[in-house]
Amino acid sequence: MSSSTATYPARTGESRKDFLAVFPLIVDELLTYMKMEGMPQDAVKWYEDVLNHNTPGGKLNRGLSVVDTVKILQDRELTDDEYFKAALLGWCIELLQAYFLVADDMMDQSITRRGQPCWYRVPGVGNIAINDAFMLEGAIYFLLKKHFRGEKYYVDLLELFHDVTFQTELGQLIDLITAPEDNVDLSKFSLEKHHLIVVYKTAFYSFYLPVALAMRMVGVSSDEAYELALSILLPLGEYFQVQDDYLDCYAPPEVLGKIGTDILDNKCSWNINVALKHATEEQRKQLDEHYGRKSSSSEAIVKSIFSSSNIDIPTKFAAYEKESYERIMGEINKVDEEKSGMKREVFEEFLRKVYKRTK
Ligand code: DMA
Ligand code: MG
Ligand code: MG
Ligand code: MG
Repeated sequence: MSSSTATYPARTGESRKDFLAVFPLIVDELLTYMKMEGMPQDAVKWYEDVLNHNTPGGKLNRGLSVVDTVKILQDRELTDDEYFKAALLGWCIELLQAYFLVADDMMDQSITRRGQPCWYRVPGVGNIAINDAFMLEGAIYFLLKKHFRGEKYYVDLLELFHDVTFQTELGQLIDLITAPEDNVDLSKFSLEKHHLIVVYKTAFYSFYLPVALAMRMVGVSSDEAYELALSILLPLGEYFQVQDDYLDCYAPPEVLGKIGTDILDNKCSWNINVALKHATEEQRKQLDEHYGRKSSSSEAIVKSIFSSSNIDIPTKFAAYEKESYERIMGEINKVDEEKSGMKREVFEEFLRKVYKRTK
């Protein structure tokens, strides 16, 4: 079975634009299904709003990476059907991301996301956002079944989505229980704990998943190729989440599209772990007193300690960023393309997308 190509929008060659042009088709398929099931008009409209508010509007790095990886691995222009399938898989990751973010913003009590209110804060939504998150996830399996049911790699796609979803949820669990609201205990934090949290909550679904889906689509089957992908993409994902932690404190919200909450939320972020390593006794006392408190004056005190001359998170972050780039590039350069069947460009392209990002 293959999906009809009759109604594909013409490709322009502008990758972001072409990718975005596929999204309305996806919305249409989902809403058509709801109507066929006899769902009332207000429910159809609700789901349409859920999809449009939460799915496009981000950087689309994860989704675009599926398309880019398929192109690099095929080493030729994609047919309309191949492009559409790769883009669909890309949108399935963006739906997974939307599902995680709707829930994450409720759990983190965030205010804004992508320059608009978090979905649960939109008037009239509130806790209905919990079901909306589930329905964003449901869309993934509806689309996979509709478009990939007849492919021999269908079960591999299902397994990848299920595995990384569970891994992400494990990461979210340790992120949340390491940050209790009513019991700040900075001695529970460490960079080792941070490493575990970020690999699970971010790296698998944001970095391994797009590349692994593309590899399944083009027929890469050797276990070693997937191991190799993991060995580069998990460190890349860790670097990405350290950037997220850094930007939470240091990026202007109007650029980042979200207002940082990590200090207020008592998160085991990269910033606090580095600060704890370098803090004087007096600074440590202040951090114990003010970190994770729901007060903007406490937050301001923590921020000033982060930027104090002996801790200086911005300078340490710049050094970390440089070191990470060189280390990951070094790993990429070691890839033996002949032996592994993988292309260095897949990883270079992904690193390029995130290096020195400001949002
Ligand atoms: C995000 O961690 C992880 C997932 C699985 C959404 P986070 O809370 O730091 O993300 P953000 O800063 O975007 O809220
Ligand atoms: Mg969050
Ligand atoms: Mg979170
Ligand atoms: Mg964050």
